[in-house]
Amino acid sequence: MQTAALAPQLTRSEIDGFHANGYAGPFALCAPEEMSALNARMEKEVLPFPGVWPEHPEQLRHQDARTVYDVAAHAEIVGRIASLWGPDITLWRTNFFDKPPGGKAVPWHQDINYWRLDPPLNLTAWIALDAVDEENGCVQVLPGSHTKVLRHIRSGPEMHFDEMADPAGFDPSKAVKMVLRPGEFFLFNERLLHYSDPNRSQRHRKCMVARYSTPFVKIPPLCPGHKLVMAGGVDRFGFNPVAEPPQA
Ligand SMILES: O=C(O)CCC(=O)C(=O)O
Repeated sequence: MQTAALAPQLTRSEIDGFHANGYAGPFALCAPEEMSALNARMEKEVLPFPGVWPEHPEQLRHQDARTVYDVAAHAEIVGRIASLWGPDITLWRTNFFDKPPGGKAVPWHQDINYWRLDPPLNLTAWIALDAVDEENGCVQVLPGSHTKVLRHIRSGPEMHFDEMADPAGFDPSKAVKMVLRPGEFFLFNERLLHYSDPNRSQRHRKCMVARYSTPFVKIPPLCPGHKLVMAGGVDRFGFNPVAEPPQA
């Protein structure tokens, strides 16, 4: 793996674009064949077994599975985050979303509606494990929507989440569809409005999402064994429990 000093950075115009739009990318983390091989490995060696949150084996696996940590702490991601925030980066959550054929839509929402980070500062890397396109329900983002805090209301049973952004508060007509090859990812912040259609294909639409913050942000634990792992740099604050990366 590359060291942080050699890690890819965002260019000046990508940084400006991130601040104006609330997201950056897509970028390539690795070649499609390499991601397909990593995906097969995680399906066989990680996901069938419980991690630190036994009710949710698809969550927080960066704490116990080196393959998951290595993808989330990859220099292609961490280098770009460091060019926005500097080197000290916490990895506080990972999650696998498998949207099978017929899988539901995810409603328009801002992630920070569901979390209690203090202060509210998060970057998510949405990493494609499968080829992701309009047919199997790629994520759509609404550029610039991160500048407003939107009211969230209850959503219907046809949706994957039970709260959604109030449709009266935004116009989704300028949404951008994030069509990705396996191994590509994009970054977005805690207030960017995003959505995904139902999976109308016969293919799975699998991704891994990794959530990052910085050590001065306090993060309430999701379960008794939940700890953060540094994705880069050092924790100078001690506000959160921090674990070492899992053994290789
Ligand atoms: O994968 C999706 O369709 C939605 C993902 C999402 O909402 C998120 O990562 O915050």
